[in-house]
Amino acid sequence: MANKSAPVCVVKHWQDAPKIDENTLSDDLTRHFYYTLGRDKVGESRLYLYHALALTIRDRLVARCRATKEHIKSKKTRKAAYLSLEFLMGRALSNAVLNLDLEEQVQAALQEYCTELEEVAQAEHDAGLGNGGLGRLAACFLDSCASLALPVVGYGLRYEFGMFNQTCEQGHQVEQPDNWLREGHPWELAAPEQARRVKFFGHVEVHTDKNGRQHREWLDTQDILAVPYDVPVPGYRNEVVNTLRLWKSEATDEFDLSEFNAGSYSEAVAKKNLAEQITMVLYPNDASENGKELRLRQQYFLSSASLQDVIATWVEQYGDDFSDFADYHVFQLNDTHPSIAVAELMRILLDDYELEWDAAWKITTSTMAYTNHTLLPEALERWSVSLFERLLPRLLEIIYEINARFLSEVALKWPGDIEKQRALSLIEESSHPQIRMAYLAIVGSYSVNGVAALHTELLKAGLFNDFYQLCPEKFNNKTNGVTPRRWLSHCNPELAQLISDKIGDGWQADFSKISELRRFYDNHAFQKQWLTVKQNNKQRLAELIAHECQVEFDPTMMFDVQVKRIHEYKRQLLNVLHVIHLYDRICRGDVAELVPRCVLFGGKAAPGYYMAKKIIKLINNVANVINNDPAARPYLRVAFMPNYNVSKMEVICPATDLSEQISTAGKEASGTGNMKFMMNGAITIGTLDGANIEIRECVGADNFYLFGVTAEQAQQVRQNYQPLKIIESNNDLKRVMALLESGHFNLFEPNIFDDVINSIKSSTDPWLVAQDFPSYVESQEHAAQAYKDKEHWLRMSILNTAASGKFSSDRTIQDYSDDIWRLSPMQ
Ligand code: NBG
Repeated sequence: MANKSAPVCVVKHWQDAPKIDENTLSDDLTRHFYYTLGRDKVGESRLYLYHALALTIRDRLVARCRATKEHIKSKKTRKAAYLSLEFLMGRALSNAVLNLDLEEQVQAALQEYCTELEEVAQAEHDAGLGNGGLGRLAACFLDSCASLALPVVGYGLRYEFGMFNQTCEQGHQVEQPDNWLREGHPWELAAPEQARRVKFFGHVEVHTDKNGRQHREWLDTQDILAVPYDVPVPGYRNEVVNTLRLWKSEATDEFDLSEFNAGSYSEAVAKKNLAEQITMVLYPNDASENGKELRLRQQYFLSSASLQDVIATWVEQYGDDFSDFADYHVFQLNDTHPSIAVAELMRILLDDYELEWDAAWKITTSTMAYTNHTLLPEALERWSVSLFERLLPRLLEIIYEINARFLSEVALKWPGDIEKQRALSLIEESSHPQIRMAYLAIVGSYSVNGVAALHTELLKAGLFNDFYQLCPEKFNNKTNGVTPRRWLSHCNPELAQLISDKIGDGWQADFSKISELRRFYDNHAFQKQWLTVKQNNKQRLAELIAHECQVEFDPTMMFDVQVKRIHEYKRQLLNVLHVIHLYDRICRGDVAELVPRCVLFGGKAAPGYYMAKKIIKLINNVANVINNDPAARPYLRVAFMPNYNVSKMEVICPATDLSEQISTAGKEASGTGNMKFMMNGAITIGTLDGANIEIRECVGADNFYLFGVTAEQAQQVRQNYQPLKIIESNNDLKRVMALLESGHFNLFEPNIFDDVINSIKSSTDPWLVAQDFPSYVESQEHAAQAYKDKEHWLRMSILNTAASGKFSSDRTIQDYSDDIWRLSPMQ
């Protein structure tokens, strides 16, 4: 009889799978195109080529991601989880190609399809899972963590609809849903087997066991499934690929089953819809809260699923002994949005693992760290106690207990001071008591940081002063940064090449090296090359503007740009007043000294923000009048770019000459757009606010156009603010106001700007627009005259890039790691 041997299993482990490397890239692309995607011929659509390429690159990421995970698992290392309701990732393809150093191979492979990377990359939808600075900061941080080889996982929500798409109709903002997943999202990998259950509603019962110990049980809950989708985050040429884990909400199986058996199929489906609502849409509010129940559900959903995930991994590896858990974990809370995590970690440790309160509290307060991103009172989240009671009854109990214990500490520090207790209580007492989420975050964290030096000082001296007195050691500053890979290498390849030609390409991994550029700021040949790159970038932006706004920008004119969320404190209105002033000069014939400029605006207004929407309308109307006046054409052009997003910024910031950072001092926590412009050689015109102060310190006062009152002076001015007097005494402003009030910009729309005009004239205008107008105009004039002197401007431009080393998010993340996280790099 023949000897029948057992079949040999050849591929036992991922390491035995067929190898992919740079030599197989072209074949892999073709295979994905024809087989994975089932396409028949090239040229059908750019979209499928994009998908095929994304899958090809993803294969390479997956391999490294697995190795990174195994590395972390094999060693008991300390790691961080970055909890954020927003990750504004933008496009992933080009960034991954850059970080994996696959540019040449990719271009070669695409040649066979008669196209190139830049073209194919356009097919990718922006992942717009964030509102603005806060969400984009989280994305830059992920890039830097991976690039510094730090074991950090990002946790967020997989919104079905990201930041809305903005169009302008008759100058008004119109919002459209951002169905970014419609054509598929090739970067993510679902891991349904690692889904977590998150509880809502129900009630709490107390049981006493035979040892007399009380247990609390949260019962009759309505559970929602959190299904993870993992997005790879490649480090810059270091083989590390970290993970961004995004949760999608789904109905649990039982949900459907019980209803189905009872014969109510449609009710079952309705419940499924309800469950899926949680991660349906991103709330489009930047720096303001709107207190909707669904938002609290999102916050708890993210916090609970992420903490369960981390703890399950721990328990799998080390069992349910938590004695040294805090030595290996830190949770960074990105603003107060996930601050319910403080109470949720307590719940898990108390209820699921039966730790004593003190032990659980010790773990919580040695693993939680909180970043504050704003001083604006309207952004300070408060949730009504009654909502909590209904939605998260067990969490409310825990918050009460945290508060009771905390207030007894307060009483020890300030004996008999009831007012202090009231001021510091986590519960704001009133007829509708509210939970102060920022206070919960501070009390539950071992670190509280602001995002720029001034911001942190203002937190300590003002908003959180009582807490600062109670525990000064918690407070620290971490000035924001942006990743130089996306915001210089990728978005400005010509400049990146020019820089590398001069100082080598080490600056991409170690951005402090960018200072070596300083040596060349005076070199004429280099200045000339620098100018050529800028002109090419301006040409590229001009084409985008022509396409998007039907306005012709002339690359020989100065490009003056303000792009960011539309908000009164950011003072786009002040910029418009200056534009009107320039127009007024043209009308008066005062053009001899006028420096021709193109002014670009861009940004979204929160859909419910009345004044912000009026400001967009005003910009559009002013642009319309000016662009249609032949007399203005040689001197002034104005455009509002609709649907400003990450991809648009990648074209805008390399082309900008003058960067507008003109918030009312003391209101912009940091700003990060300011840093992107600086890196790309724009000169800033700005107030002493947020990180502007540090930018100016780094580049020197001579290379920065400063204006306006300081944060301290602003407080003074508000005591007795009389804008009407300022208008009366300043001829320029008087004329601008007169033009506005005459209806010159709204001839067929009477009175539509009355509220805007009145806000400028109001003695309670918190943004002090009239106050800063005269010094703004003066500073603008200095900038314009400097622009005339090409060489002078180029020197400043080079110096700005050269001085931007501090504003790399690598530096920021190194600071977080050194002072807060205490992580060691992998390898
Ligand atoms: C924003 C601030 C910006 C800051 C980013 C990132 C919020 C709540 N805050 O000034 O307004 O740059 O956070 O820190 O969105």
